[in-house]
Amino acid sequence: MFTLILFGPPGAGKGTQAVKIAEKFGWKHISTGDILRAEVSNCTPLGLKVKAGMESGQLVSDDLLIEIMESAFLKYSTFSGFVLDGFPRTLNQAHELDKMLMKHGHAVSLVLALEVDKDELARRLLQRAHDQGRKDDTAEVIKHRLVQYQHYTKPLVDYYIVRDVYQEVYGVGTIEDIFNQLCDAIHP
Ligand code: B4P
Repeated sequence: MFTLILFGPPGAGKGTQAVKIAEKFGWKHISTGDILRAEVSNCTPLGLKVKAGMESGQLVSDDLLIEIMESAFLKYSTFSGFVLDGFPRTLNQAHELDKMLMKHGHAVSLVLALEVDKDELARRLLQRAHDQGRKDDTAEVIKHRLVQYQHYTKPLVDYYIVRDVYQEVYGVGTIEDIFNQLCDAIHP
C-alpha cells in the first residue's frame, strides 16, 4: 500500500492536488479538513465540539484526529494507496500514524511538500474567502493558522527528512504544472 502525505502550509494547494493525484493513481484521498467540516455542517457531536476552534484557526486535538484517521484507514483498507491531505499536522500525529501503519505492515512511502511563500498563501486564502466564504479564511485567522503551522507542523519536515521520505515541490504556478511535478516524484 502506498501512503503519500501532501504537506504544506494552509493554502499551499494540498486539497487541490490531492484530488487529482488520488484520481490518477486510483488511491483514496483523505482530507481531515473536509472530514471535520462535514461534521461541523451536519452538527454532529464531534462537529459541535470542534466548530469554534476551527473557525478561529486552532488545530483540533490530536486524540480526535487520530480516532478519525484510524476509522478512515479501516473503512478504506481495500484501496492500494492513500493520499493524506492535512494529516499529520503535529509530531504526535506523525508518531501515531507510524504506529497505525506499522500495525498493518505498512509505512509512510513519500511526503511531498508544497513550497509557497506567505504573500501568495494569504492571497489564495482571501480569494477563497471571497469565493466560498470559509469562516477560517479571514485575514486575522489566516495569520493565526500560519503561526500554528510554523509552531506545530513545520517541525515535521525534519521528522520526515530523517526517515528519507521527504521531497519539496515548488507550489506556485499553474495547477496542472504543479500536478505534473508531483506526479514525476511519485513512483508507486
Ligand atoms: P484544511 O482543510 O487542511 O485547509 P488548508 O490547509 O487551508 O488547505 P489546502 O492547503 O488544502 O489548500 P487548498 O488546496 O484548498 O484544514 C482546515 C482546518 O481543519 C485547520 O485549520 C484545522 O483547524 C483543522 N484540521 C485539519 N486537519 C487537522 C489535523 N490533522 N490536526 C488538527 N487540526 C486539523 O488551496 C487553497 C486555495 O488556493 C484554494 O482556493 C485553491 O483553489 C487555490 N489554489 C490551489 N492551488 C493553486 C495554484 N497553483 N495557484 C493559485 N491558486 C491555487
